[in-house]
Amino acid sequence: MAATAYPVSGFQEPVKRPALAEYLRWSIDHKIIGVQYIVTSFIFFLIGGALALLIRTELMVSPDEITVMADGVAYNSLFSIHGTVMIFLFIVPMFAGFGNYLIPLMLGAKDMAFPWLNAFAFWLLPPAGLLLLFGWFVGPAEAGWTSYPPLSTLAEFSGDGQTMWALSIHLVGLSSILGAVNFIVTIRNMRPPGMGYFQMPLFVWATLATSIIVLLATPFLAGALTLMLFDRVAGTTFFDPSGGGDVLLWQNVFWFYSHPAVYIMILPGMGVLSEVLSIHSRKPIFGYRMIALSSMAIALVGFTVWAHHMFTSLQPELRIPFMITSMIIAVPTGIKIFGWLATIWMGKIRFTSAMLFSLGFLSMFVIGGISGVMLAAVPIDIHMHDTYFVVSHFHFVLFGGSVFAIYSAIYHWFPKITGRMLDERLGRIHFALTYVGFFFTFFPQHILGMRGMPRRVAVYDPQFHDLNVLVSLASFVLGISTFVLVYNIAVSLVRGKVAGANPWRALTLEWMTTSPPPAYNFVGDPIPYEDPYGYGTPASQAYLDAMESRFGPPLPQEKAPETEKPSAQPAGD
Ligand code: HEM
Ligand SMILES: [Cu+2]
Repeated sequence: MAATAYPVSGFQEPVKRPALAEYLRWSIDHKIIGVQYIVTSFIFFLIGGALALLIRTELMVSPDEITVMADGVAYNSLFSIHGTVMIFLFIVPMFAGFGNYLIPLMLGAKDMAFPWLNAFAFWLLPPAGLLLLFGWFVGPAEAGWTSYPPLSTLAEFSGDGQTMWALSIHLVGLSSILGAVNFIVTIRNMRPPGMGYFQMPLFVWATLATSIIVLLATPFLAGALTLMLFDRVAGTTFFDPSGGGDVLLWQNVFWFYSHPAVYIMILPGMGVLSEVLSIHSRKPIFGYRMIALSSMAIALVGFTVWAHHMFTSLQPELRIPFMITSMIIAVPTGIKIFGWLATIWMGKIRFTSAMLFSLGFLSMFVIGGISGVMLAAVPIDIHMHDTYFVVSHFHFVLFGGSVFAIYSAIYHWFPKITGRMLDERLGRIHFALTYVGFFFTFFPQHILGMRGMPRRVAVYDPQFHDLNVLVSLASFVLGISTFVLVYNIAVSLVRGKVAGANPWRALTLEWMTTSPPPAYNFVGDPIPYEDPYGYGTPASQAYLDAMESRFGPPLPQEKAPETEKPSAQPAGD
């Protein structure tokens, strides 16, 4: 179909939200599937969060004996399932959900390349979650989310729950591989005319890099899990030295997957930041190509650093090479940070909730990056390994990074997905509670770790008690903050301000159609603006005005309340 005279084309009339029943059954519409992913993983987030609060209650109540939990088995299974749920059933599928919803829209496409496969990938997740949780009743998994043998393979240390853990992760892994194939083919083949690779929104770049990692790394996880299953149920001894096996085999193969996997969990978040920071400060992204290509660099170098997780068990002569690669990988990450700072520098920043969470990411993720580089230094890691310092490091990158990015994405794209705005006042309360609760939950853990408190224990030296009380109290604030978001979502779905097609006056294509978008997203072929971040030029202004003349202005009820201070900076609208 020929392009229209408008820069965009789509239904002008508001489109109704799909009925609830559509989300509960098999659908091949990427938007339904995206929401299915997002809601399912959010439920797992709430479950994982509840487990975390139980862990913190035990650690707050008594340092020297187990009081809240029945015994060590209960405690071990709690932190094992907490970590597994948060990583495999929350963060990874949550970003797959945003990818599913947004990638076709950002490319001006009608759907993903393989819609049926897309639905299949999603429907692997509910059984995976059930397998994991029901494992609790048959002798729970107790070996942590990393499940090192011999704890995870020998019958005297672990029950059938560990077998179900491995099967569950198998399903999750299959789901992410299928999703990745779909993303790669969609991004490769379904871009509109006029959108080369270097005109793609950076969230698309991030999803492409993530998908390449998933495709290359996840089969190694599947291999390791298969060996574990054989050891557990078929009497093989891949990880048992008494039968000629090697416990370190698991660590090597697991981390060959799982270090790249930490980038599976952060690259899409970085993609979110690139969108949000540019749009909400009305400035072109600084160093577009560097940001796009640094994702690729991270994907590549990410495969060379896995043994930094096993410095203490590694042959000493291999430590230095892995130390060097681990430090190198901080470079492309740093490039992005500088790109983002230069983007918001002198911008007309709108402190929306989406923007606040992205700025929160910037501040917290930097701390996590710095503690990462500290841990990459062998002499430091030998001292810190298996202490709370490591727990602090990865929560700064995974909560302060990935979860903040997810929150930012929720505030930024909720209007597109539901047609309603989230309440900004509640958003600010959510942000304040999260930011403060997060900081005091995880920052003191650096100190605890440096002073020698080991991770994964319920009983600890009473000298650490005071800080643990502080940490636990802060974690309850963090827990409460989540309910502000849940309340906001519930209320805004019904009573939120009508969003209009493009409430943020963004230039990327997902905003060039109604909110929510109609079936097949666009009528005709939308024409992308030449530069997805070309804010502040007369041409982009004209593009946005043409768009508005078709779909109506943003936020019809409160036209132009934007508190932007006009400035002489190269920021524009
Ligand atoms: C600046 C780049 C980074 C460096 C140099 C780095 C380095 C390290 C090192 C050396 C360890 C092992 C510590 C130990 O167990 O003794 C570690 C652990 C970890 N890192 Fe990072 N890291 C970086 C960024 C990230 C990012 C971006 C994420 C995730 C989004 C991440 C997630 C994790 C996790 C989950 C663990 C702990 C795994 C466990 O033992 O349970 N790191 N990091
Ligand atoms: Cu790593």
